[in-house]
Amino acid sequence: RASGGLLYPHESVTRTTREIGGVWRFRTDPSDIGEREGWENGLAQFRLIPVPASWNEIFDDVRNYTGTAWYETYLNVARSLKGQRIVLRFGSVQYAAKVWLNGKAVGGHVGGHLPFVIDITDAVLFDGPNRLTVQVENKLLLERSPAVPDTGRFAMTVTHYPQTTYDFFPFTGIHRPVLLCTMPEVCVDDITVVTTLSGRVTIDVATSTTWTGKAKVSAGGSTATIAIRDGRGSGSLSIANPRLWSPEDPHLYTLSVRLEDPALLDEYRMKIGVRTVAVDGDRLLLNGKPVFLRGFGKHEDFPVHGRGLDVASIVRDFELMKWLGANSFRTSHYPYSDEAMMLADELGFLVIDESSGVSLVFADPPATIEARRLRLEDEMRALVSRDKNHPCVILWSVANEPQTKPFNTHNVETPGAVEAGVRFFKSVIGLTRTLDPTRPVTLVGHDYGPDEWLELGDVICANKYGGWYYLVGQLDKARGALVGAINDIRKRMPGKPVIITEFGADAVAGMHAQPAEMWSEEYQSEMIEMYIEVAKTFPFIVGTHPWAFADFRTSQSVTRVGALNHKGVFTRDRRPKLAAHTLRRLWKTAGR
Ligand code: BDP
Repeated sequence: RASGGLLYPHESVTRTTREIGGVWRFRTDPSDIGEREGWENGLAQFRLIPVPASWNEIFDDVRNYTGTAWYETYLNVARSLKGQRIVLRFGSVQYAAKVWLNGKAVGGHVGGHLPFVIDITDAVLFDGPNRLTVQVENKLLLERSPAVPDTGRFAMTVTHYPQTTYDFFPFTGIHRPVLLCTMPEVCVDDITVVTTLSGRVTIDVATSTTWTGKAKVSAGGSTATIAIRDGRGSGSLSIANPRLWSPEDPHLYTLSVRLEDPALLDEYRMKIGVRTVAVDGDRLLLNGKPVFLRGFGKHEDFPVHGRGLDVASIVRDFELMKWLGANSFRTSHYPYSDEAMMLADELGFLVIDESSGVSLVFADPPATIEARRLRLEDEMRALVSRDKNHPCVILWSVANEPQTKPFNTHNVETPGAVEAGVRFFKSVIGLTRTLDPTRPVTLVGHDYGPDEWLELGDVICANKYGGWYYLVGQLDKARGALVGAINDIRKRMPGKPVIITEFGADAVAGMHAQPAEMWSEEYQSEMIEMYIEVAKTFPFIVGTHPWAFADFRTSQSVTRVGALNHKGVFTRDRRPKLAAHTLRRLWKTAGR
């Protein structure tokens, strides 16, 4: 059976989906003895843990623990489902998972933030409870993405704990729903939809087996038949006078794909939007018209849940972004949940869809860099496969702030690193363009070393921290530096649109200063307003995303008060700071 597709397992007349999260058993395994001792045959000792959630904010003794731990639960599968294909779909396990059913190894996965599917058809018992065991580990290793070396070659800023190369907490656990799904043996495995402004919808279908037959497709009152040969087929239908998807009118159509033999074998239904996205010279076009991105870099980070899915928080965040007049966000610094992406479609947010390639450095041995490239390319394959049909996704981001200069953050020379980095991203971006020729691709940089770095992406995304990490406390000078930096990018790489993907200042909610000084709400608000006003004067800037939407958990360090990054315009519990009101004034009135 093929299961290359990562289609969300929506229910239909031929499919069932049941969430099996809740309260599971949990045991840490710091010395990695579990497999030797056969813990997959039942956890002798355990405590109870919620699924989904990060363990770090639930139990005090594992606050900073990212090593191995085991999860266990019991589930029944109704006898009426015998003969169906039965799979488990994990929305995200951070970082590596091994899975057993009734003590039998059924699969595993490496890489957080994206779903994986495990076929358990042949391991399921229909006459009693099934024991499901999941081993999880998030060891912070060099060849992973994000990579986490602690070698002195790269550190986020100063000493921090836990040691990471990035500025967010390395939350660990089963982070998104675990779904028990059933579907017919011959079923739709993957669908790729491409739309045009005239309402033409091209549909590629792949089936789970090398099946030959007919697929009936329908959307927006139009139908067509697609011939499937050896498990693959393509066709199209036309929606008359389509209502185009946009932030102002995020209209969605339901696409239905039915495999018929001639009796119905399988039906898969999903929502699609009719829209186009393109880069034309230095403009970003949605439905053929220039669009400006107002929004944020964010995090999946909520009190108590950690990085565990909390749908209420997602809806609340989107509500607050609407309140501000935002129309966009970036999934910094890793792919967000299926649930967030589906809601972004429904509510009309323009999403920069980012991989987990954050803070990648290129001073490592070639074999390590190569392993990391293969990992990131696998991730891009999975990300594009999962998100290609979301109208909300308008731009792929393959990385955030890689090393682009021939020295590291400790100012130590790293010969060959620039060339290695450019080679790395030529490959990753090239692959992404092949995987999805319908969307532009970018990588987000805080500086751009040699010009080859600016050539890589279709859109230039730049993070700027003048007034915070340099020119500290001097917004007037930071304004000059910003204008200079924008002019420099323009001079070196004319003709590409630019998005300022990060800028901001930490502000501890409730701290005030007159005149505005660092850490006060006034300073943060004035800085954000200054950046937005400067950006407005450059027509080729097509978006401004203040960093960040809300305060978020980080490692402990002398720069992160309360183990939080305080650059949120909302607090971690989503209360507005002064900057939120400023943004609302700017975005609601000027639209930029
Ligand atoms: C940027 C990073 C972001 C950090 C931010 C900061 O892209 O992840 O949180 O700096 O330091 O460089 O606040």
